[in-house]
Formats: sequence, C-alpha cells, structure tokens
Amino acid sequence: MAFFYPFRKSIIFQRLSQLLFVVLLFSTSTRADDGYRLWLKYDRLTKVQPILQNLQGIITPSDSPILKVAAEELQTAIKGLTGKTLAIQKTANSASIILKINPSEGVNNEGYHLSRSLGNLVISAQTEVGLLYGSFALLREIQTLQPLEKLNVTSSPKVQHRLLNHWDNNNGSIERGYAGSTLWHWFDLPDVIDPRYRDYARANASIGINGTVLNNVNASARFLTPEYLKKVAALADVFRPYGIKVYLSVFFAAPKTLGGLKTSDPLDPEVKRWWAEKTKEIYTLIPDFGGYLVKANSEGEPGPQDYNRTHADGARMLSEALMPYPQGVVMWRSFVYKADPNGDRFKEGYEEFKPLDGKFDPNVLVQVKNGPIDFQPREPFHPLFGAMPQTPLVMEFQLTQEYLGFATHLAYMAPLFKECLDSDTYAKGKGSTVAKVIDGSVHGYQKTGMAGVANTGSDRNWTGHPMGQANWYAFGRLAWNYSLSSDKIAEEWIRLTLTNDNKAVSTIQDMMLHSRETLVNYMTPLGLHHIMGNSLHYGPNPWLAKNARPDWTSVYYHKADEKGIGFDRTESSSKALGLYAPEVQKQWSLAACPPEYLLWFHHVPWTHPMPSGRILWDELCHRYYEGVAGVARLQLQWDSVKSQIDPELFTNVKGRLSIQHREALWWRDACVLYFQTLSKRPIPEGLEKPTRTLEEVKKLVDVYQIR
Ligand code: GCW
Repeated sequence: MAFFYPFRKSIIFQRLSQLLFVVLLFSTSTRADDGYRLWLKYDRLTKVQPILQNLQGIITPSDSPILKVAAEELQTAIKGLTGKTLAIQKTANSASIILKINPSEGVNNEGYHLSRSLGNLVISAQTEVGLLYGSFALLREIQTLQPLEKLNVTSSPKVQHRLLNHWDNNNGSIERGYAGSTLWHWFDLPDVIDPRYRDYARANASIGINGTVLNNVNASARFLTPEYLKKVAALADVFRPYGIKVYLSVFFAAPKTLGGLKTSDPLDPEVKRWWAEKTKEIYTLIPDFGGYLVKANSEGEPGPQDYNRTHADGARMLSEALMPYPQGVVMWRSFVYKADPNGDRFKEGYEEFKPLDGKFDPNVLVQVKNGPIDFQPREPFHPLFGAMPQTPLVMEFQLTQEYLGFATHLAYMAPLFKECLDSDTYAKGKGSTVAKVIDGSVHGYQKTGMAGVANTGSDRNWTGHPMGQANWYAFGRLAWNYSLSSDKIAEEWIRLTLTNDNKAVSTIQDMMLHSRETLVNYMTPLGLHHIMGNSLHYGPNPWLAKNARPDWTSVYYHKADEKGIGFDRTESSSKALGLYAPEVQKQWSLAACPPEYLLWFHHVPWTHPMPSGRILWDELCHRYYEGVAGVARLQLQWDSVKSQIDPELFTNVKGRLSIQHREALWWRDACVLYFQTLSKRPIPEGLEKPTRTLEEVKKLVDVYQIR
C-alpha cells in the first residue's frame, strides 16, 4: 500500500486539478463577455420580483410571424433572467404575460401600453408591431429592475421612419466603418442566411428602429441588378417579423450604367420608365420595400445637375416611380457643397435647397445632417431646420465616429444628438425646436424621419469600441422619443449591458456624460471645426493648407492669423449667421455667443476677453489641457469599476482609454503648438509645456498618411 499510495495520491491530485481547470475554464468562459449580446443579455437576475416568480405562461392572440418572434423573445428572456420556462399559449389559465391587441388603446400605430393586472403583466397595442415593441419595453423594465407591481408605461414613437443608414459597399468594406467589414455577406446571399442577421434585427427592434438602408450613399448600381435584389429580398425576409423595412441607396446614373440608356436625365421619358420598371421589379420581390436614399451632385456623385436639372427634378423622377407603392419614400440628401474658394461651405446646402421648398412630391423627404459642415464633434444645428415648412426633413446623425476618434475614443453621443434636437429654430416662435420640426409638429409634415449612419460591422461586439454600442442604443431610443434625457438613456444602457451595481452605474454614467465634452475640449474647443487629418479624418492637422479643394483644408475653417482665430460668419463676412431666425442670430452674435460656438461664427483677437476672465488664447490652451485631464479622469473612473465589469470587456475599454489619452495629448500638443506659431503667446502659467516640438508632432500625423 505504502508503495502505491504516492502514486494514487498523484492520480487523484491530477484528476482534481484537471477538474479544477475545467471548472475555472467554464466559469471564466461564462463570465467572459465578448459584447455580442449587446443590451439583450438576459443573464440571471440576482433578485427575482415575486410577480415574475409566479408567471406561468405567455398569452398571444396569434402565431403570426411578428407575434411569434415577440413571444419567443419573451420566453428566451424570462428563461435567462429567472430560470423559468413560460409556455406560449392562446388562453390564460394562470399568471401570464398577456399580449393583447386593443384597437382603441391610446397610442399610435406602433405604440404600446404596459400594465399589471392581478398577477399578469399586460402588453397592449393597436398593432402586432406595437406588441413587439411593448415586449422589448417590458423586458427593459425587468432588466433595469423597475418595480413591476406599479407597471404603467405608455409610449408611442414620435417619428415614423427610424432608420439606420449603412455606408456598406458590395466589396464588403464600409465607408467610415471602424468595426470590421459589412454585416451583409453579399456573396453568400440569398442562399446562406447568417444567424447574425436575426440578431441585428432583434437589436434594432428592441430600440424601435424600423428601417435599414443596406448600402452606401456613394452607391453602386450593382444593388439594383436582379442578382442583388434577390439578396436584398432575403435580408428583407429576415427583418420583416421584426418590423424592419429595407431601403436602398441608389446610384443616380444607373439608367445609363446599368440600363444601357443614353442618358440619366430625370426628365427623359425613357429614364422615367426605367425607374418605374426597376421599382416594380423591386416591389415584386419585396412588397414592403421602404424606398430610396439618394446622394446626388455631392462629392463627385452624379445627379440631376449633370443635366441642368434641380434636386427637385431628380427627386420627382423617383417619387413618381414610387407613387404606386404608398409606403415607399424618397430620402434625398441635402449634403451638397461646391468647391468655391470664396464661398462658405456652411451655406451651400441651405442655398441649394431652400429655394426648392414646396417643389417636392409628398412622398419625398429631404435628409439633412445635424450640422451645416459634416458631423463635427460640435456643430450648430443646420440652418435648413425650420426653413423648409413645406418639405419634410429627416435628421441625419452619424453614429460611426468619423470625426470623433473612430472606435478607439469613448464618446457617448446622446448629448450631441440632444443638443441639436433641443435647439430652438424659432421658425414659428419660441419652442420651435429642431426635434419639433423633425416630428412634424412645427410645420405639420405628414412624413417624418430620423436616420443614424450606423457604427456596426463584423466585429464580434458589433461596434469595435464596446461603449460604441451605447451610441446605437441612444440613437434608437431618441428616434423613438427625443424627450428622453441623455443620462436616463445612459443609465438604461449600462444596466442592460454592463452592470446593475448602483455605484458602478453612476460612475460609468458620469464617464459617458462627460465623454463628448472632454473630446470636444481636446479636439475642437470653443467652436473650432474641421481641423483633423486629411481624408482619413483621424488625428489633428490644423496646419493643413493645401488640398484638392480649399474646403478640404483646415486653414479654410479656423482662419487663424497673427491677429486672431475663427470664421467670421456675420454680416461683415460670409453672412452664414443670417440664414437663421433673428432670435438665433442674436443668441450667436458676438455679444451673446456662448464660448462653445464662438469660433464657428466669429473671428476674434487672441486677446478677446472670455467669460472665464481669461483672454481667448489662454482659454483655448486651458480647454485643450482640460480635455487631456478629462481623459485621465475617465481612466481613473474606469479603473474604479473593475470589480463590477466583465474582465474581457474591462480590459478592452481600458486599452482603448489609454489610446485615447495618448491621442488627446497628440491633439493638444499639435493644436496648441501650431496656433502658438500665430498667436506668439506663451502657454499660460500653471500648464506644463508640451514635451515635444511642433515638428515632432507633425510627423505623427504623417504616419497615418503613409500608403
Ligand atoms: O463626411 C463625409 C464622409 C464621406 C461621406 C460623406 C457623405 C458617404 O467623409 O465618406 O460619404 O460625408 O455624407 O456623403
């Protein structure tokens, strides 16, 4: 025995350690969170409310495709959250989640009402899709630990078309995409249906998004070929039960390049016929097709002006083709600007589109970027909002952070979206906010919409930066209800996605709420704009003075010289400020302009006195330094929540924050050192001097430009 004992002991030891290894492996792999499940995690709740414990079934009026997915989502979620399997039934004989169609429910055709009746949780709506949205809303209440005893939530979306715009190309790349390649496997479709399509639809439906433009606005006509339309139809089939319609961006010159016609002139009868037939072909395959999105005569894309026609003529060609299909709309983008060295790009979309107000068919919406230039970290609202009483305007926000540090910088964008939506246009007196223009209440638009340029891609966690998911989430929630606050949306997202620990929730919420202003400070404080790396749009490049077009340089925008800095858009120069209502002009006049917008509208001396008591130069430096300090605070805050966050996710965000800190310093040093060559003033007392020279910093930019 004595002889065998050590042997047996070692076998037992080996077995035990193997077992321990497997247990450890299993426990880490169940904890490791790769972010794929987004805000639909459904992990077991630590405390299950009694009403949930007593549930036995899910009652649904029918097993239509929409109600089937709603009931199955509830079933999967409740199983995950509580461990209970609820039976999906037609009639109730025990405590249940009851889905009920009620034609007189006081909500609109997509809205829902959640309530409790005895031991039941009741979702009622006028339509099936309302019940689907209500199901996700109920799950949100459960996941964020709201007391179900008092359940009483009524909600209806404020705008009709709530869309993602994918700038995805048929070769798999995504223009301005930072989270991998396209989600759509064009070579495999329509035969192979990636299960991820369904998860994409679930995620969107859960936040009320009801449409998706599948391809880039710099469009390829290939998407209109019979081969590709079958692929598009296959995606539409997956999305339909989730209330999501597909739309396509169209290439204006397709009649010529694809149809073989001699022209793409929008007034040519052959061209009109071609579009009518193409549209018919699409509706034969996709009966609920959403419509067309168009970028025309912008950044080299073809358009009606190639034939001396207007944007309204171009839009009419498509709106007429869509007339037989009442649900189909044209979304015509207003993002146009000519390369005029003496012009002001700020004004060009306005000048082009304002005279066309009233000239579009009722099934056309004009899609306007939130600001007049291009998705900068801060922009004033686009002057077209409030200026097109007879043309429904769709808001276009950008979720992919083209100018906000791609997927490496943390920037929670709800405050940016809200800042624009809450801006007062004064179109019909005080209170005519951009949001109320968009939802039709100011001008009585019959059609309404909001679009977000998607930040999704093939990365396992969908958005590259794990916190980028919050921007997708926030966009959907605000498109549904722009009155929600940024902090409420952040809290919801954190609780659904990261943790329900109160202390960690408030720390992360604080990080998110400060992140965008922090980024503005280290990139473009005080109203600076468009001073980033050429073409790639990454990193600082304020010295950029030569490019293919003047309005693709930085000096065009900051106009810094020895006297001062900023773009004078007042009466004495470009007059762009004059495009706004008198009240807005007053609020942004030199006397009243808040520091955040100052250099958007005024060229001011370096010694200009600021509300802080500092002169402009000193304030500018302080803001850049504050931006870097802000990122350091984000890092400390993130470190403090480590114990509450999944280790994989924690490490991922920590790594990105360290990049962000390094790059905030890069922005700070580049901008402060470059502007100093003009201001000829010292870095203010109390701020450490950059440890490198301007020449050294310039080289960093060059690295990103090497081919
Ligand atoms: O911001 C610019 C981007 C382009 C984009 C364009 C647009 C799709 O740099 O990549 O093209 O805007 O919105 O059309």
